[in-house]
Amino acid sequence: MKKINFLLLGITFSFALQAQQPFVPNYDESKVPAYQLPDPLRNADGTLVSDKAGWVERRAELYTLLANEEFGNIPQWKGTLTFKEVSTRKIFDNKALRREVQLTLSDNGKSILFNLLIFQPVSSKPVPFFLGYNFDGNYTIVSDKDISLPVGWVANDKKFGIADNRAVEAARGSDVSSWPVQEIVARGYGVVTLYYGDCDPDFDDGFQNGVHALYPEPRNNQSWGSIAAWAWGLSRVIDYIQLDHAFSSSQIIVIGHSRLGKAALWAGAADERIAMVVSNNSGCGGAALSKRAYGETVGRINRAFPHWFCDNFKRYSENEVSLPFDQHELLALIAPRPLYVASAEEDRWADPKGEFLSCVAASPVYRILGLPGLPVTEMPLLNHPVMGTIGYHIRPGGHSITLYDWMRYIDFANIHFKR
Ligand code: GTR
Repeated sequence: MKKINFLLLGITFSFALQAQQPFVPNYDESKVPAYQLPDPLRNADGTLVSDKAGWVERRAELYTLLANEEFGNIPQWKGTLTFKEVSTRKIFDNKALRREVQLTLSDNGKSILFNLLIFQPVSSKPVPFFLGYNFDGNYTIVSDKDISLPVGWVANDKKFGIADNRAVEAARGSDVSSWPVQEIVARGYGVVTLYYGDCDPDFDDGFQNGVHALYPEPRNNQSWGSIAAWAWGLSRVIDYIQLDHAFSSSQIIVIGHSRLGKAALWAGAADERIAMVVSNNSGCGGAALSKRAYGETVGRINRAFPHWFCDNFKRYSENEVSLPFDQHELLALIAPRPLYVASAEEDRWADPKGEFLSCVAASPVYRILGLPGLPVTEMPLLNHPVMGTIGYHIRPGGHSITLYDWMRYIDFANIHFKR
């Protein structure tokens, strides 16, 4: 803050110029502050968890802590879900089906629509599947001409001439590289995806639209933000999938990249029907430890995306030292279920090392449940995945989800799912 003094008519005036300083991320390991991680196995009353039964109680306590202080509380769903098949087509030499299904979710006299795009290998028995949001609409993840554009808000994108938050034809197929559906289906896995804006458009609208509009009750510091809303949406898709016999409801893998990786992790914590969670480059507020304050920080994320977390989380902006939890405890909430965290070498903003250390620090919870957690404590080399009950890899390249990432997730699922 800059202070300006000046003299006018013999009176000294003093005022502060509160220029908004640009955020400069720390990428220097030697400047990471000294920090101590809370022990996920230590109860709030100071006692230590020593067995599975103890973990069940501790888990509930930790979940409440993260709901109240970070993501906000997800209201109980008492609404109704109806669905209609919009289209079905044989694809990939008749080896798979591509379906579109529209869900209508209604509560408190209001409704929202989820447009699912589904790829399923033709199989005589129910298949495991990946469930995850896409960033820009179903029409961007495949080139198929008949997939319709989202009708609501989408992010502006100069590359495609999107300046008024409306989807355009030019973006069709623009994100196919993030969704190698043919390769996934060839390995016997299904894919269920939907546009995340169907659930909650990603801008700070005072929680007037998307799913928050179904719950008009007054908000408080612990009310849910958009990440919790996206997690809620994944649970509603699971409600539907359980009615769909093509899919194995005990082999549901929730996956997300970046902000949607944060949502996948919180969904995994909130909904134990999810059998495995994949966090791809989820970074700050996702898998990465906040107390390292490396790359994106709590203050930066709260300023740039004030609608993502609950208001209580803002108390830790520029004050990570006071956080009563850290992100390894979010990972621990997935235990005993398999969890895969992946980083990218150039994605320093998401703090790859902080993501790795978070997996290490979540592992004692897996071990108390008789499972290995992450089997290493030293960060592996590039393209050297490690797979215990927690899996981790770091690959060369930047912030994205690639074929290499997807294939490792399938390798990992093959280890954990009896097939
Ligand atoms: C960035 C944000 C990250 C990450 C990313 C994304 O702008 O700072 O936390 O979520 O967006 O979702 O692509």
